[in-house]
Order: sequence, then C-alpha cells, then structure tokens
Amino acid sequence: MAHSGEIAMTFSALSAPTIAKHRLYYSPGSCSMAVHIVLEEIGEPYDQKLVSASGLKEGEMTATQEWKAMNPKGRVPALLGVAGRIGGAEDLLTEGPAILIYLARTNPSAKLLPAEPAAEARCIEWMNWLAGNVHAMSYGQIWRPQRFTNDENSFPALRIRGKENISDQYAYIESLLSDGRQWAVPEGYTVVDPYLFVFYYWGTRIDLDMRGLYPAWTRLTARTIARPAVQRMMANEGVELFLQTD
Ligand SMILES: N[C@@H](CCC(=O)N[C@@H](CS)C(=O)NCC(=O)O)C(=O)O
Repeated sequence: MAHSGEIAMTFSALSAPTIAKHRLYYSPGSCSMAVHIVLEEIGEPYDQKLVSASGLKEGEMTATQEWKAMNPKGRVPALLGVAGRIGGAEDLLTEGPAILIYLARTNPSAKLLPAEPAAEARCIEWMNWLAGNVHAMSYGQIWRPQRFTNDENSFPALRIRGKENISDQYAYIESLLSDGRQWAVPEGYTVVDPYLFVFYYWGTRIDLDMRGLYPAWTRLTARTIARPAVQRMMANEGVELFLQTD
C-alpha cells in the first residue's frame, strides 16, 4: 500500500524514499471512498488523514474550526497537493468529482477517464448527477434533514421523501446498467465506477435490498470490489460488503 499514517514513504528498487505527493482527508465509508480507491488505482504515494464526517466514532470532525479553516465548506473528501486555491487552504482541492477528474487526468496511464471529450463528458454527466441529485438532495434529506428545514417535526417526512427519491434514482441507475454494459460508461472502467460504489454501499446502509432490487448494479459492484485497489481501500477503511452474484 502506498500509505501509512501521517507521512507515507515508498521505496523504489534502489530504496530511495519518496515523500507522499498527495494527502487525502477522508471519513471511512463516506463519499471520500471513491477518491481513496482512485488513489490506490494510480499507485502514487499518498498519505491520509481522518476527518470523520459521521460523528459516530471520532466526533464530527468536519464541523471543527480547525477543519473549516482548511476547508470552509466543512466536508470531505479533500486532497492536498493540487496547485492553486479557490477557498480554504493553499493547494487543497475539494469536491469529489473534481478530485477524481484531476487524479485521472494527471495519471493518464491508469486509463480512468477517456481522453475523447464526448466520452469524458459522459463521465462528468454521471458524476454531476450523482453528486447533486443522489448525494446532496436525496441522502441529504435522509441523513441531514436539518439542511432543508428548521422544523424538526418535518424531519420524518423529509426522510421518507429522501428514500422515495433514492428509490426512483436507483431504479434509473439499474435501468442504465441493465443494457449489458460492464461499467458505468460502456467503454470501460472509469472514475465513475468507484463513485457508483459509494452509492451502492450507502444503499446497504439505509437497508435497501440492493441484491434483490438492483441485480445489474450488483454485478457491476462485484466486478468493482474484485479490483485489488478497491479491496485495499475497504480493508483500510473497515468497509465490508459481501456480494454473491450467480
Ligand atoms: N459536494 C461535496 C459533498 C461532500 C460531502 O457532503 N461529504 C460528506 C461525507 S460523504 C461530508 O463531509 N459530510 C460532513 C458534513 O456534512 O458535515 C462533494 O461531492 O465532494
């Protein structure tokens, strides 16, 4: 693995140490898993730092002053080591899809994003919808209803609506994946597939019968988790998903 705690070192054939090129700020089981997988896919040295989003284990670290000084949006994933700045810390890139595209573009030999503009746009088409509609809207309604209303009495209704939205969106994903394609973008494995993995995993977390309801998506996810890079991310983050597809 290319990471170990604060500063990752890898050793070439001559045992010359290499300092990590990037640092991933992540929360186990969150949308940062997609970036974590892609860092493992490209195999460049990186290190990782926990910024827990759930509050279950380590407290809600995304909401601390310390983290907000780095990323005023108070979210993960974030990747350090990307030239430039839009807000927050210098050289810190936020927004999962932007990070995925950056990593794929800077590591073309990994072939995680098509070079042809129309095919690249298909990947962005997928990720923009997943980030905006499935994540921010539907999972927001389920897990963060306070973002939609101050009225706590409305939280249960919002959670129900969020689950209905997820049902519609997941049925749409299944319909897309049922045409015989192997990966989200038919041409091959891209950064969209690690991103889709996040939403499949979250489906299990909200107790959807993912295998029963979404067989094509389940087969795609089985192919995804068979990849060594995905296995390494899952072991590192303690994420478990057992799929039997026959
Ligand atoms: N638009 C951002 C959303 C990131 C996001 O919401 N991340 C979640 C984890 S999956 C988070 O940091 N949540 C903490 C919070 O909402 O306070 C992206 O796509 O990267």
